[in-house]
Amino acid sequence: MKVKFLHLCTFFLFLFSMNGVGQNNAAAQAGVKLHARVLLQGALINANGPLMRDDLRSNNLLPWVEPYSAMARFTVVGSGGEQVSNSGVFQVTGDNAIVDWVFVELRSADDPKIVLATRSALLQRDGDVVDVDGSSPLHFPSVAAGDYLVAVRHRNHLGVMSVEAIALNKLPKVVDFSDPEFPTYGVNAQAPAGNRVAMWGGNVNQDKLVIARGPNNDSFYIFSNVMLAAGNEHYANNYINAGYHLADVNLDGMAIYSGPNSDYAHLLYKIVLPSTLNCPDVNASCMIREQLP
Ligand SMILES: [Ca+2]
Ligand SMILES: [Ca+2]
Ligand SMILES: [Ca+2]
Repeated sequence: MKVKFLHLCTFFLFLFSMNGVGQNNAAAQAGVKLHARVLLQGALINANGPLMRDDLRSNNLLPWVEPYSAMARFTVVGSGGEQVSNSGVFQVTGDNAIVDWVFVELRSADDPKIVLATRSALLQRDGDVVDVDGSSPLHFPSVAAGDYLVAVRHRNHLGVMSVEAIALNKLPKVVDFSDPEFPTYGVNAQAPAGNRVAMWGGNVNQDKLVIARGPNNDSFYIFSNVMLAAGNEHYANNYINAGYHLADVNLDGMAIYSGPNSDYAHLLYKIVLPSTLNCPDVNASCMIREQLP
């Protein structure tokens, strides 16, 4: 009896040891569970401290239904149409407040190009990727336990993938992409972010590159978003286009091309120039390439 009680204590300690990530009936559900952690570089630009900003949430700009099914560059496999499970999800503030939707892929351990299952998920300010209730580990109900490459993607950031297959089962596996020691596919797959790493931001046109100047630059798409905004009657290049926009590089709920706090300046000065990979100066055509196969 005493041993059984100790086992119970250990189990509950495990449950509460997860930082803001709850767990409901893990053993009773089929499929696999994942506790991924990522940071978005854009949401950290000029942020105070290690938490990502949640301005999209606090300004009621986050969609209740995932945005990825409607985007050509995101192919839904065995899911789609996820929506927040109750009205309280976007009311949470603090470390576990929701930053945005992300897109999680489980890929074949034998061929990293093959996506076997996807889920849209919610991202907390402290980096936890959670299910549509805003707190549970992400659940893939139809996926068999086994080894998978795990990739996390975002609508205006470059995606990132584990370099090794990860054994997944019904107990939530921690896969921490924000840990600089965690091996990711390719080279320089993520940006430095203090003592952690973050997914590269600024991919406004949703290709596989972040470019501020030169051919196919993302800056032009920020400019277009602002100039073509319905409310920008006089085509002012410093118009502030409030909303849920790909052009909103720093995810503060405003697409801004010119003037204070412009997303173009964030792209150029906070993302591309400090990348130090291959960007010699402000006038050069530099690019950061997504490291997904
Ligand atoms: Ca958390
Ligand atoms: Ca791009
Ligand atoms: Ca912005």
